[in-house]
Amino acid sequence: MKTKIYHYLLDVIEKKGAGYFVLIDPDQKNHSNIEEFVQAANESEVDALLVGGSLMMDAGNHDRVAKIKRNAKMPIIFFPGGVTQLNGYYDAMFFMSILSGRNPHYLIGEQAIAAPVVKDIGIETIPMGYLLLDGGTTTTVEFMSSTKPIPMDRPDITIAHALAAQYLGMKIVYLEAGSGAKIPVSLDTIKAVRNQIDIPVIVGGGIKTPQDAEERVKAGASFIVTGTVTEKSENLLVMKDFSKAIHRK
Ligand code: 1GP
Repeated sequence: MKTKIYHYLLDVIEKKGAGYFVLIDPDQKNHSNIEEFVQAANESEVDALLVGGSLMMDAGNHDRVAKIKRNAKMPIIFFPGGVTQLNGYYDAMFFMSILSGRNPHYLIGEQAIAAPVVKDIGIETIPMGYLLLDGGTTTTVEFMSSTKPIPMDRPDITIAHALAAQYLGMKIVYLEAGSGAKIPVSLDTIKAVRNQIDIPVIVGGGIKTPQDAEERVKAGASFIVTGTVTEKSENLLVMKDFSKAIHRK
């Protein structure tokens, strides 16, 4: 099994304290400035680009991923909304299961459909337990996956699922408030999970400012993800401010 990108991620934590991921939804809404966007990420010490989304609104996904790959200096990690988004341009993929939910299709169904294609492509897989938390709004992932998010004020439930992810052999846990969440994952939740598990913790959804990011790193996040704020910002170099706030070593 390939583990190059996984070890690169561990190295980022070791050297920088925490890492910064920028999410690109390779959808029509990002079509016009995708090269400029990737260029700005190159100049901003972004550690990896996560590419994917719960819903694609046109058929241009694969061409855009190819374009991202041609321009990016950092690894491109597939963050799957579904098997149809899979292609050979990625450096690795999060082989993820929505463990917070009770929808068998997103616990194991989609993964079984994907597995033979993953093997054929030969892409590195990073097993990830994905926990959706309630960020104060119905997110696309909640709707599309037909799963119920964990209430944000129930760190006990989140801990139980994060521990289960670790014991199932997942290499990383994603605490997700959902893209465009009103409220990002709380500091208390991050601290509680960090105290209980040994594997790295990714935190994303609703992070709007470098200060939000910095507080979450201090609480124990190993990686911070921004999507909406970097996608919508007039000034793409806002990524530099996030990088500075996240890379604390
Ligand atoms: C979504 O966590 C990511 O999967 C990013 O969320 O778009 O709210 O930054 P935002």
